[in-house]
Amino acid sequence: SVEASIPEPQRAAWTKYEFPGFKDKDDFEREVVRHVETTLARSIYNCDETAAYSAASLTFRDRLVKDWNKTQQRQTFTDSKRIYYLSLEFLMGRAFDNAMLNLGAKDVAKGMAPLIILECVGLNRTNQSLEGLTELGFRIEDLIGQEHDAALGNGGLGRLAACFLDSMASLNYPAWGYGLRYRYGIFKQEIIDGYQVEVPDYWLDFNPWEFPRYDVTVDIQFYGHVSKSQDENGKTVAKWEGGETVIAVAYDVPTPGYDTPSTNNLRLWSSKAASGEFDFQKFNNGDYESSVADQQRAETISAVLYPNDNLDRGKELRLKQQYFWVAASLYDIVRRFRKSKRKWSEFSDQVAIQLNDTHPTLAIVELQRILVDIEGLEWDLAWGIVTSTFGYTNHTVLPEALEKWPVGLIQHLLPRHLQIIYDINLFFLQSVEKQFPDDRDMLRRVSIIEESQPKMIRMAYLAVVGSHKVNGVAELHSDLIQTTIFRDFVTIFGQDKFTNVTNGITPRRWLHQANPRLSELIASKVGGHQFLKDLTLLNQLEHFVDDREFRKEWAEIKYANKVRLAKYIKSTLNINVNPAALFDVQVKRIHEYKRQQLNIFGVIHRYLTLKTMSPEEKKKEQPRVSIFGGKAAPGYWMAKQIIHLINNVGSVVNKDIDIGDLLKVIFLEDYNVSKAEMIIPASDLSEHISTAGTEASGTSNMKFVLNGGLIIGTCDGANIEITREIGQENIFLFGTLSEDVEDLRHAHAYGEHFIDSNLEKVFEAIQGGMFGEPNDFSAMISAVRNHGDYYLVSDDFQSYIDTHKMIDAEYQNQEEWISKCIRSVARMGFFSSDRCINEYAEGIWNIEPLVV
Ligand code: B1H
Ligand code: IMP
Repeated sequence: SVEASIPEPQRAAWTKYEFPGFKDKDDFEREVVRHVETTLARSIYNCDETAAYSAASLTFRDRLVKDWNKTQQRQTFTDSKRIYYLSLEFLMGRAFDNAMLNLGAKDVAKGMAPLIILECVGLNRTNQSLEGLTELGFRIEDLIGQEHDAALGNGGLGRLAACFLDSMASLNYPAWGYGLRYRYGIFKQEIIDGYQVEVPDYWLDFNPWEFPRYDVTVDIQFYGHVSKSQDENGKTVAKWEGGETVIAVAYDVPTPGYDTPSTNNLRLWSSKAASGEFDFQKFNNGDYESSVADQQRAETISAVLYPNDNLDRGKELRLKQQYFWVAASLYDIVRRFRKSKRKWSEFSDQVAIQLNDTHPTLAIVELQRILVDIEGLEWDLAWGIVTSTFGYTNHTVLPEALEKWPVGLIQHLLPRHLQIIYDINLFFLQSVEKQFPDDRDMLRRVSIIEESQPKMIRMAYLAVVGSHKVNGVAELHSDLIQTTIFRDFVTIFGQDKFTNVTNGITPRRWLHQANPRLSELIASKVGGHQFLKDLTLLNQLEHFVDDREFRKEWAEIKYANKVRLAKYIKSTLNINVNPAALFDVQVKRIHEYKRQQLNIFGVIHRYLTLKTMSPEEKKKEQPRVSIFGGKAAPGYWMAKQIIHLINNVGSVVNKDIDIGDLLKVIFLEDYNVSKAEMIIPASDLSEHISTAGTEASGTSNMKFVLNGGLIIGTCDGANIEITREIGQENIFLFGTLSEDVEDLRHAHAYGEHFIDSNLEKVFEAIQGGMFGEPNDFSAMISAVRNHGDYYLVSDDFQSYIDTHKMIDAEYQNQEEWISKCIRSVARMGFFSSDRCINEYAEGIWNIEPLVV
């Protein structure tokens, strides 16, 4: 074995001097001081909060690395089957707090806050009085606040990947994530005069959580041509030659599990030029620009995350990103397999690869190319290996999000891959023809090549054909894909190939880390922190629904979380909101299908109604704070118009003295993972109001309920299963059902379109200039009035405002409201991402946990 290859005396020496890590507060403090003085080359005199954060992180990182090494060694030595999770997005957020909690050592770090104060007085003494410093101290929260979010994702899809990494490690599954190391993550959003402005997110200034592996590189080829020749047996062999080469460099990020030493790896690829140097000849001749052009062009590949959520824009650079990442990852996986010296036919006994949406679909083609062109396997044998290796998760049915690439572009960039795609399609269509000899139209419908002008490759079809399992992310969504976009494929491949794995969230980050007081209160009732590893244990909370002390503390925690958010609103927007008001929150990417426009129209209706009330009537009204947050894709002008309207409504309503605390409208800038951790625990009610059938799952809905908030929602995505679990008496559902959506759209198109008077009044207020220049919002209104109202805003408006009215009344009965919240939390066990990872592991990946 590998272990035996090291002679005993050497092994003894290494063991003797093994880095011990820290065990107690004293060790920890010593390590922090050491990092300040040596790693950072700072001292007691210039240790500011950033330096204190850095040193504390490095100290935790050292612990993590020890576990990480052990985990990777064990996985390698036992040659266990690994799952490789390929995702173009990993929306990790902050790592420091998570590392402390997962290692179970946050209390040690807390205990050392006084030390950090002592060590760091030097610099701060010049700025602040010692008294102020002692009082404020370097609280652990402040150090946590120093960390920049790792925001390598757009929204739910990227955050799901991050929750999955947490669960895979926590459940001891051998797993690696593979992604791109974008120099710029999702842009930072600023709101200027009510408009969204995008600012680049350069996040790599100081990142202690990644390890460059300059020795792990892969040459990636683009362009060129294919030559075919005969080998000695007369077999045709294809050779992809010429073109240009870009180098992929690996960066590894340790991802710790909760309460286990298992620490998995997230490997992110960064691009650099093959020569690594610029052209001195050109430089000396004064051609400075083109002397560095090659280098810059190569580095552009991993420079920036595409900021579109649920939208495919078909840009060449995006395709380059996809191939660059997929080719580097497969090279790495195959290299590891070769080292194990197993037979190719055993490949899928060692390797499972999950495709997070169609973005990595080229991996199917690339593996087939490696096996056939490089390893010389027969096509059918290779194809069998490929299909038993891959699983594909679909995350959307929105037509504008389904990836298609022009044949010509693939031909140009990846000529050999195009040939392989054509062959895959040919063999697939031949088998379909055999199965359904008289159905010509079936062949046209299921072809991977769409015979349009220009011809397009349908990536979702390629992913289905090249995988052994295809899953959707909530029951309704999985049913929908089987009856709509993949209907023919169910007929061809049979029902068994298609399955559902309802999404989940990690309770470590989304309860324990985001809402520590609630987590501790729950732990005190359900027998300790074990519930964080088995979320179904939450069901014991049902016994405490009527426990007065418990209820009181529950309510206090919610209130404290609302106070914290109110302070944040005050400090960032200088608006006073009353923490006793009902906090009504919609935070997510801005998208027409998610219907923030429905929400803001509802808010305007509320405002207009309040304006007609007498002071006596107003007294009976439930005060509300409507909170919005979320980014619009930079090129999505309708979404930007929605942001603009929300801000303009806020600036009118918030200063209206007739209204006061009865209604405030807040748009929180730059919604991201760390802000979500503060906002979600502070919500009384959250909005998940997509047009039925459009939101594949949603995952923030789960986070809000787990933190003791209720939901207003449509019968869409995971809302349906949340209702099944927590009971329909604990959720406010409204609106059209998905099976009626098509008929309504059809009716709209034929002019059967009724806009009720409440919505008309809202439109009149906007068009009358109440919220600024009416033309700024005319597209939003005509989408509903004149362009078929695709998202059924008018159909759902009345039931939406009726439901909100009912919610106002229910909120006034706080005792009943709290009971609903507690019962809901008690029934949320199903939505742990641990449950989903176990389902993937058993039903799709066929892997077992490996305890370190
Ligand atoms: C989801 C995306 C997505 N579905 C294309 N699809 C992208 C599609 O950059 N692109 O091209 C980026 C993202 N994202 C979301 O996935 C769904 O809308 C949610 O409903 C779901 O909860 C989430 C996780 O499954
Ligand atoms: P491989 O299985 O040898 O390809 O290992 C792949 C990668 O896993 C290495 O390049 C490391 O990044 C990581 N790895 C494997 N063993 C260890 C270890 O003992 N410590 C840290 N990383 C390891």
